[in-house]
Amino acid sequence: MFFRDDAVSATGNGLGPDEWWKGAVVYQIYPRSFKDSDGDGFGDLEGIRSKLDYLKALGVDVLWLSPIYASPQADNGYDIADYYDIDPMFGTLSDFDRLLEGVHGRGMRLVMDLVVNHSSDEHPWFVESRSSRDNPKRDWYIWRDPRPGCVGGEAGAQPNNWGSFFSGSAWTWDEATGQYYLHLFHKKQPDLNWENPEVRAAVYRMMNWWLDRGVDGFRMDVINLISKDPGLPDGVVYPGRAWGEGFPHFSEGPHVHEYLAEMRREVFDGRSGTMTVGECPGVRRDNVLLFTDPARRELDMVFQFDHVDLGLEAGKFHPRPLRPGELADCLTQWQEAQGEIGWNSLYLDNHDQPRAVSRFGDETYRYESATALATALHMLRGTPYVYQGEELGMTNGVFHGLDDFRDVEALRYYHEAVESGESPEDVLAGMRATGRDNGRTPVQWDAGPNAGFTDGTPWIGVTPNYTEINAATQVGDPSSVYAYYRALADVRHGLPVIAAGSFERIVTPSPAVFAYRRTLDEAVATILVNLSSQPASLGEVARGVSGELILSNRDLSEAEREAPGVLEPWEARVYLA
Ligand code: ISL
Repeated sequence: MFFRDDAVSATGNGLGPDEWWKGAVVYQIYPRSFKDSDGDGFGDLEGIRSKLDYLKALGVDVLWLSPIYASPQADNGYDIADYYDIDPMFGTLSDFDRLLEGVHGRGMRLVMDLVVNHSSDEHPWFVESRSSRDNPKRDWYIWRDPRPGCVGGEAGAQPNNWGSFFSGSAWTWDEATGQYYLHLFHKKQPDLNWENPEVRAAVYRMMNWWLDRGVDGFRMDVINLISKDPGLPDGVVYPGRAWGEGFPHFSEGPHVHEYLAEMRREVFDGRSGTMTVGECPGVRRDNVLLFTDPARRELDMVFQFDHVDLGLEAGKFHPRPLRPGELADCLTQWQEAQGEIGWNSLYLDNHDQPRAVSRFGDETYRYESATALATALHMLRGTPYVYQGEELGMTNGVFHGLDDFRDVEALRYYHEAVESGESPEDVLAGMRATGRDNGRTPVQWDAGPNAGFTDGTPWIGVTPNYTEINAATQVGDPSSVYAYYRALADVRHGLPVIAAGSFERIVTPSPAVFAYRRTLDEAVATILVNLSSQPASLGEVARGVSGELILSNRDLSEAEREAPGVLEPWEARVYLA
């Protein structure tokens, strides 16, 4: 690595207090896989607290915790049974308060996951709702009669043909009350009825309770799905698919913007220092400013999915290799869509994705590709998100057979696909490539037993490469992926042009090169990254690069610091004029 830390100002990036999140680096923690303190094989809040100095030293500003609420864990906590309590596997509310104190004490902030498109079927609201048709909470969820002329519970009787994200129908028959309820995800995740003002008021009350307790904001799970087309019409059935595509009927539905504006008024008005990020799978680029235009006061930013869904046209578990330039083109389109008005969330890894270095990079160039991808992403306009272990260049997990997988989505898919005639080996190959468990293996802390994650038996297998890839060997090593992420955070904190400048793509002769310029007043930063394992030509572009090299993932001699005609495999450079 080459880093001119003296080029980065200690006086900050010039953003005002209301825009602090534009200059921040967010770190996502998936608590069950982060660090176990009590030997039960699951990570917990005390484990997180024991690593706060590590996180502070990495230079992150915000911790986002995937759900830690009381939950039967049908979808690892994205199925909440009590929004006001911590699941015992993670600790208690006092542990939470202590963690929050530790986070704030180090000058960091903490953001909670907010999962309110659905609750758990074990939430008292749903228990009441399903208890009888005239229960006052019946209308808190989405109940419907069988299709006219059909007998409930029989094939084809579902109120419409929507498929669940986790295979099978999106409807489950309730024998006791003779109706179906809607669940876009697992049947243990019934969808809340946002049309009901009591539901919305209950959600806002709960959000206010957490903010009053001291949390700094929310990452909102599938928030673009909360408003369904009231007619609940059938979706198109694509060839080879068992169920209809309900997506156009519940993504960005008729009232979603109204609800988010209401949430802003009821929860965030009168508070300062908060941040919100809405997870919006499938959100359309042309519409994104409806969510992120600050004048509309809905969300600070959203997670879009286009770049992580590249190559998945044939289905999530049937990926095709990406073409050179596809990732860069997609990221560019989103930079342009948000323009100077909206704001991007920048991420490659999270708990639902395979590891970026395995998917977009090249494990044989692990350091180079991890740092090249990170440079390409972190120098863009937007707020960068680092997912636990990404800062170490962690790779996909190793899953020998079905028993090694844990994820409800993959397991349900396996059974559906095998029953419909796909070969088990092909299905497993798809799960190894794109399954969500890849990102959920324990954080590799050291080369000791279980990678230092737990003294017990980890809930999911540790990736065997932990003996070489782990935090203990990387912290303190200036040539590590970790050190490079630390430098990227310094750049964002200390260079106004990176925090706030405009974006402009630079065209090069090689599609594998992602080159762009960030500009703010007189300052210009030029970012050059080769996103491939072959040398790539910059052509004439090299001659036009002005300023001095301030960061590179290579250790360059003085003579090598001029912009070169050709970038080495996965080479990344940042120039500042
Ligand atoms: O991972 C996905 C499919 O392969 C996505 O469709 C994912 O389900 C979608 O992005 C929504 O994700 C969020 O909500 C889900 C939960 O399982 C995910 O972990 C969460 O990130 C339901 O709450």
